[in-house]
Amino acid sequence: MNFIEELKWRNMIQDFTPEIEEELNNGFMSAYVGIDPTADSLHIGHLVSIMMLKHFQMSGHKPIALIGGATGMIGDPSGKTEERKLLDEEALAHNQKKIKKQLEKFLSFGEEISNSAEIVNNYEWMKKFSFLNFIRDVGKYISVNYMMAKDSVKSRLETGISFTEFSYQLIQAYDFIYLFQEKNCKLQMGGSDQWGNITTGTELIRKKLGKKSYGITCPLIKKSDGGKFGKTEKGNIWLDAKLTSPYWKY
Ligand code: 383
Repeated sequence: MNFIEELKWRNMIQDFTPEIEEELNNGFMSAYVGIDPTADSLHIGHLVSIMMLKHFQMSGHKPIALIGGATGMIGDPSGKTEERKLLDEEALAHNQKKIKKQLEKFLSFGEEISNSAEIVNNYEWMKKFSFLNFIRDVGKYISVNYMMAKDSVKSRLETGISFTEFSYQLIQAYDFIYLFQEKNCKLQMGGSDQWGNITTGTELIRKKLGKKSYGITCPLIKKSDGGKFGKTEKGNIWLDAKLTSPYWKY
């Protein structure tokens, strides 16, 4: 199965960085999708990204699902018009456990397969990072001008954005360079709301390592009123059968 062809006929591609097709044709790759544990169930919006990982695995490649234990503590401003409330540690820990279980239902794990799925948590590498080291090792490569040009920030310049949410894209960019170096993961995927964060990552990898990395985004599933589905939005369709009945969903 050809991964890009498969996504194309399903209308699952919104944007992609140049030369990803060639890179995929060169052979085995790893790709990741990140999910912040801001609720205790995945929803219909996550499903498309998870399906990208699933098709990626069925094409012979290795999928990595990242649980954002660290980024979940910050809150992604992408697609959000207002500053988010910080979640407490107890809720985050509970959500991570539940989401991990749900993810395990979609992807194939096991030592017997060479492209077994993997779940990682960015809290593992972010917890050791000091603020000073972070702004020296990561912040120095990306200009504030570049960060401000992202939709997620630009759309908030009038209403305001905290330094906390402003920094979010740098943490996601660091995850990408970390997985690039540690797991040879050269591709990040996600919904179209993630394009800005993904390209901050490819930019960091280009500037810091002088290497090429790639991104693919899928269209977002929208509600009938055109609004985004999200955990904090009303009218959500959850993947947990206890929260949204499968019959209703069908
Ligand atoms: C965190 C760290 C990374 C890479 C990604 C992340 C999470 C990302 C995010 N994603 C959304 C979420 O967590 O906020 N910054 O709910 C959603 N995704 C996927 C998809 C989607 C996005 O998990 O468009 C819908 O499901 O990308 O909104 O290193």
